[in-house]
Amino acid sequence: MMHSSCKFLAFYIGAIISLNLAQAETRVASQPAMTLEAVTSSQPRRDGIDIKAGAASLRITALRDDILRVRITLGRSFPEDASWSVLPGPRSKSVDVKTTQDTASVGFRTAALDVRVERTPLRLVVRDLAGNVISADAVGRPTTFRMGGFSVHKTMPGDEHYFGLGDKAGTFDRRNQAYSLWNTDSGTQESIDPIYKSIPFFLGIGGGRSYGLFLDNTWRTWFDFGKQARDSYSFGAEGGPLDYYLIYGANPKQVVEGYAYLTGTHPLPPLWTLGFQQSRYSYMPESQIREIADRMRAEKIPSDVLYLDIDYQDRNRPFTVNPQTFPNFSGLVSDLRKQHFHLVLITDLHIAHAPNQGYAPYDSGEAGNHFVKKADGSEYVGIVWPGPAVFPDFTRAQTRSWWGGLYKDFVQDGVAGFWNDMNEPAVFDGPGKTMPLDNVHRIEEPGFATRTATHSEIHNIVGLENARATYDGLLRLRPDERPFVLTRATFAGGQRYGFTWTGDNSATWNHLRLGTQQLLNLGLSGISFVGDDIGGFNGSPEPDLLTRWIEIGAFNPLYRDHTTKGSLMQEVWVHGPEHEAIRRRYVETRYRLLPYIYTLADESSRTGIPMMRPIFLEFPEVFTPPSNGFGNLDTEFLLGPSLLVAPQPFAETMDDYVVSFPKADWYDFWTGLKAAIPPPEPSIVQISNDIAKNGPGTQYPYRPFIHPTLDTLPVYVRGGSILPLQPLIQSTDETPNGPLELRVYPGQPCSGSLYLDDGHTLRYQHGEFLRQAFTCQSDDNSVRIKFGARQGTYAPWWKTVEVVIYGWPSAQANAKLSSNAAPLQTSYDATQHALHVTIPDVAGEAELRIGD
Ligand code: MIG
Repeated sequence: MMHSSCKFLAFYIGAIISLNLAQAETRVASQPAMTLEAVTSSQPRRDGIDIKAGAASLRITALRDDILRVRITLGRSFPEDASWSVLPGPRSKSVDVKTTQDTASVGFRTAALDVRVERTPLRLVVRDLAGNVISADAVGRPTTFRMGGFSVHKTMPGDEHYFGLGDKAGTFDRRNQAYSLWNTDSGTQESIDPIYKSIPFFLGIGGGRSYGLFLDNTWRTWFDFGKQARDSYSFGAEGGPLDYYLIYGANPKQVVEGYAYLTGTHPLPPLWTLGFQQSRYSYMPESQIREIADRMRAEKIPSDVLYLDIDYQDRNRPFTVNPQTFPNFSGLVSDLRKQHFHLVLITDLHIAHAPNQGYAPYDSGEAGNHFVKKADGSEYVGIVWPGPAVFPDFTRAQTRSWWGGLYKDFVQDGVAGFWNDMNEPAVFDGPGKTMPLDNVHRIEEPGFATRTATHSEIHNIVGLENARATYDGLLRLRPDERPFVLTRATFAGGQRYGFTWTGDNSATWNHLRLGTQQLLNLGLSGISFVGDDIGGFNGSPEPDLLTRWIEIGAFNPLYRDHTTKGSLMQEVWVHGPEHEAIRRRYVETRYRLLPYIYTLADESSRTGIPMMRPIFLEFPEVFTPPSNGFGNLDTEFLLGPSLLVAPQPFAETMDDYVVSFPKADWYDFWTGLKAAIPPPEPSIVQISNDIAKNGPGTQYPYRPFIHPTLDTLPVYVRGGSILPLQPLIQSTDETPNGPLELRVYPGQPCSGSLYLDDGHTLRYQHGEFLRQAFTCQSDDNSVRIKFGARQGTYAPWWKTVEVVIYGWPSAQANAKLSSNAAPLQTSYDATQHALHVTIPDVAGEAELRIGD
């Protein structure tokens, strides 16, 4: 019970706060809308320009030659220069520019961009140095401030397409859609917006242009690609700063890299997180998860991770274990570990409001004043899984470090990773299923002014800062282990702290398709380590659907089968041996491909280029005139530069379909044979002429029809790839036994690479890794494979390398390794057109020559 004078004080403080808020509200509401009409004065800066436009001020800064920061404010002083998303380093660096000015405009040039602000009407127009407009304020739709918020309109060329904005559902291309960014525990459905994440970054591509736009604003923001106007897109926020970044790139990869430069990348994850993961809401009791573990091993389903969802807890209280249902918890963790499983536990952010019950997370949180307050200054209590719950104030560095410490016992038990759910935050009895917007958070944070902030400002970053607290806490508790955090809600920059998944999808064919679009858009939004619930969360998949999902999931970064309470069991074996055999084969393929996949993970952690890529990231010409689009753009995808995954566009029908091949040579991953795709692609006119001439059964030699079968997911390898594979293992704990396999698919240009380390510590940061590049050159009757010198000190597990050259015409071959003039023995696989040569491991520069 609160003492009555205390109560009065709380009421009194609350009254002051709400009075201040009320005043602020009236001030904002009474402000008339203000638009940026004309440049009234300007002042060049070393790295950009300052502009006054009536009462408003504009500052454009060139952080790099290809990255501009645009800040616009009502008044003369800019809001606090702090960001939850953009790293301090990139925010404080800038480049020198060359000031430009004429009667119509003021501006500057960088080594990549021509930036002009037209004087009347005021319009920001950014061009490349050849004079092509990259991005321009819309004519007749000036930037406007109204009611504490703002809106910005840009021209929307007819040939421009938009991607990114996280995993928003609906369509792959964001054009002709409008979105609201407000983290919401809504379930995932095509027609639902907003959903769990807010990533106010998009990529614009078309007409040979590519650029990105990131609105660094944590409030409820919106993006409109066609609702208010057909020829301009717009974005804005309900409050907070008008502060955005324009990222130019000669191609979309450079844009994605530019965004990663600003907001960071995911640190290299542990190798086991790239293995197969099995989850359910919830495996319970203890005996059930043990059975699942035993069965996984007995059925020889390669796998690395098992999950416990909320029911392992005592009365749904985070950081507890129910001793009735999990009587031997630490024994369970270590037994699973002996079976080569890593256990991941869910730990929701809400802490049970359980005073005086010996519930340490509440008691220590209370003692440290770590919970979010209501507008009246009292502690906010909302209903979630534990019943009444309080919410850590993650915008305080101290609160994050307290939170991180809560993992101590689980970490000591050997729990490998953690799952942060419900962190939109979801509150069952709150307005809009979250907490009241006038709840008060405290920002106590290096790089920020210490102040309070309403939930309206902080809402969208709760998930981000929750994952950060978990990530940093785990790193402190286990300083030499790479943390694994899986978060549902996040914000721009979330890639720095965790993996994410697309939330509660459904067991439908539509959602299998939707997942691909969502994962691709997440990747373009900086978040590479992503997955969806394989098989669907809500409902139960029919056998074919689960099989296809497991096939496609093998080529997604995060590979996790998960489902809800009340649904049927959804493990690999549940639909009988035929389905299981197919599914096992795909999981095995995933494990065979791990050297390639881990190499991609390393690349992604350094560059921000997502592992799973839309076609246009590797082949931007599909959006370059005269082409403006590409078939199956939202169902086909690439895993890394080399693997093209081409599921049926409408998988439930099993109708024949054509794969759209981007311009390259392609080899069938399964048969090894070259796919016959002579250019040029037929035009619609050509096709209808052909059909008119030859009848409806017309076959197109250049775009082969696929006759889909359940046991084959069409996967192709780009000619010019060198793919590393390993012998089959049952978990990443196991050291592969046998040669490293290097599959060479000739084509021009031709390259590949390999990254390896111990898979879980941070020693790779001190040189304990292995990195090697390969190239190849080929003509009609010879192939030369160059091994680059190995970097790093990590020792490989293989002694020999089996090189497999695809597209080789006959058994006749003469193979020599530069270091060893003796001819090497070869063998020929006539069905695959593949020549096999086994060589000793090559650590230094070497060349393998094969001629006939
Ligand atoms: O309200 O923890 O998206 O993956 O299994 C449901 C139970 C809460 C939602 C997550 C889902 C998880 C479930 N959680």
